[in-house]
Amino acid sequence: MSRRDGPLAGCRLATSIFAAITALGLFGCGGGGGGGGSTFISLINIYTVGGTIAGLSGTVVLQNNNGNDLAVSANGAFTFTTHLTGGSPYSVTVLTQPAGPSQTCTVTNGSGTIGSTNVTNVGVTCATSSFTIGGTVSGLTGTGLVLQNNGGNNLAIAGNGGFAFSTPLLSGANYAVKVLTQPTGPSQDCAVTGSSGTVGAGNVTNVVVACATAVPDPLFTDQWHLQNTGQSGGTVGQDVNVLPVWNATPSIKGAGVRIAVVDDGLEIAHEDLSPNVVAGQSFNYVNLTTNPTHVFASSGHGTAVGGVAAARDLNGLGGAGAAPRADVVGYNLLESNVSANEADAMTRNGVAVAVSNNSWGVSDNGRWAASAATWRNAIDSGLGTGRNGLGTIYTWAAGNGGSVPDNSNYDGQANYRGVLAICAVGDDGVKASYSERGANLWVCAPSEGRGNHAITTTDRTGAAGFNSGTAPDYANANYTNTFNGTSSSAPLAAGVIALVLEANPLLTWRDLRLILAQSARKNDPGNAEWTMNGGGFNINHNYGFGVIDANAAVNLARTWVNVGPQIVFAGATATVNLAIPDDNTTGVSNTINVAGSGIGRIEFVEITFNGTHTYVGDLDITLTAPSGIVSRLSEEHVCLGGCLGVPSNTWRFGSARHLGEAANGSWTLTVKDLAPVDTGTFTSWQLTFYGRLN
Ligand SMILES: [Ca+2]
Ligand SMILES: [Ca+2]
Ligand SMILES: [Ca+2]
Repeated sequence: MSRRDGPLAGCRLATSIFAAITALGLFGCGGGGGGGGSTFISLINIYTVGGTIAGLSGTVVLQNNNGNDLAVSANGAFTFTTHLTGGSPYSVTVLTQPAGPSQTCTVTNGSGTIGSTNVTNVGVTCATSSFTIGGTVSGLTGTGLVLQNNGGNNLAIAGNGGFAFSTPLLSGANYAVKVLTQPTGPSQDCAVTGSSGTVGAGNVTNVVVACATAVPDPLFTDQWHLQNTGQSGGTVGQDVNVLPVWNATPSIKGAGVRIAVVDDGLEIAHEDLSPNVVAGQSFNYVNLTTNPTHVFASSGHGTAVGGVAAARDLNGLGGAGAAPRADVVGYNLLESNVSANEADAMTRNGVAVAVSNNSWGVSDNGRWAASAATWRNAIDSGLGTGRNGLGTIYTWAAGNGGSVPDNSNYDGQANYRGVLAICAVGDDGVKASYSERGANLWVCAPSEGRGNHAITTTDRTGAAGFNSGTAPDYANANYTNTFNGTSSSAPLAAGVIALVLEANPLLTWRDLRLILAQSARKNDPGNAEWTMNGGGFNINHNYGFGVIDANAAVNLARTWVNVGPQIVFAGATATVNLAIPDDNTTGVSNTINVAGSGIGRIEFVEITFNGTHTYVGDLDITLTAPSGIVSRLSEEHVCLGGCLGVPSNTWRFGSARHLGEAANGSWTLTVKDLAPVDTGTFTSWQLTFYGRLN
């Protein structure tokens, strides 16, 4: 035998060398201690009780003779510490069954009388317990309701009251209940709360299915961004194509996916938001409570944003959000926008926040405005730890300075690799004039555009907010038809992303981005800037990869296989140290030869330009990839109030346009100064690639 008995090995040895021990008179074992000659007599006849345990997942506590508790956490041999004399009875029982997962352990050969050897044949076999998943249905008047658990085990529900799925689940397994088929005759809308969780140590009985007669949302027909039937004179189909997703079997409306609205507050008691608000999970940076309702009379933007993402559907009120059953919380960062709060808002309850929508940013004046390191670190943290390590998705308003013209790449938040810069198109699918161009843009979503048809969404209740009840806005002041900007396109994208994440909750933030890029719709197809990059993606400085399409994205997500690990390759800094010729169309070019990056498919490129200039609006900066694809990083422009210089003589541009291309090869940065008077220097530059092997 090769068992490790620890201190007991000495006891077993002692039995065979009794004489020596007797002579020394100083050996003792647990239970056999004490002085006197009788102790020595018992010493030679003491034995251990033990056996073997199998099937154990957690910790079981065994007892022998109603005592000598022994906690066991590993399969294999076990031995009680107390020794018994020959002839003693022993009786092994389970004192505490394992939890997490819940198991039941049974004992065989557990009792008897000790003979003249150690007892080693007690058997303990543990098996994980199974429990049923169920709950209660109420309000059901129609027929045909079918529930589903974990994508199967369909359960037809005939009436109100308790239900349980036929297939039990092992303790520790996850369950997720949803409505597969809604009732008809009358048409009903059944919503599930407490729909998902982990099976514990008993049957799950707290899944609540509440059915109510489905009442159409009266303003839905105005929401052309969700279903564009040309109702506002727009182009049929220029919307985010959510209806096929909502109407899929089972329906996907964002259930169980949390969207954080980081804004100037969120009116969580609003009649068309409250059903989706997660109680106690919002935050107010002004009064430090969990009620993020706008503190200031001038606020209200966030409630409009929240409705675009996740206003409740089929409740006879207002319209609907793109993800009308998503969970929503609000963080009123903009009412107390200091650096610490900015970082906090990016990561608060990050494990639970699937999508963080940010319809805010620096002034759209055309200047280069850097982001704070604390903010970037917070984003990085959210990517690493959000959604239990899958990464929080950050949607970011690309900017409304398109007519300045500002460029989204002059915004150090919108051009950061960790966010999705969302541009805006009108109901004709064409770029909204205010929507900023940029090599960093990912996808666009509809908002008010050329046809001046704005977005219908929730508004602060009553006179507050955008609508006080005055025409041409709605008489019902709880809603508005005036919302617009990339402030509206970003949460529309956030809602669509919630749908995608419900369809496939295991997507990492990188996979989600790839799905959006690959499934985006090539809008405004006549636009001359469309081109296909070396990775096979349609790209356009006005539109990124195109307009987000919920149905295409969800369908792609259903069978998506997550990509391999991220590779980051930071190239060396190339020194240039040349004056940029003033008012000159040739400029200064410099080439970096990238080798050994290990990146076969780029996911994002960061371009750090180091230099000086007295008016950055003079600068035209382009990056030319080995593929020949060009990223226009800076375009000659005039800033509102005048352009300033290069902040701290360094600027990080971002480009999405090389998605799927290889990193190795020659990359050329060309810096031109296209306007007279102001001048500057191209000092150096550097490339950082984010991507994967293949
Ligand atoms: Ca509604
Ligand atoms: Ca109002
Ligand atoms: Ca100049």
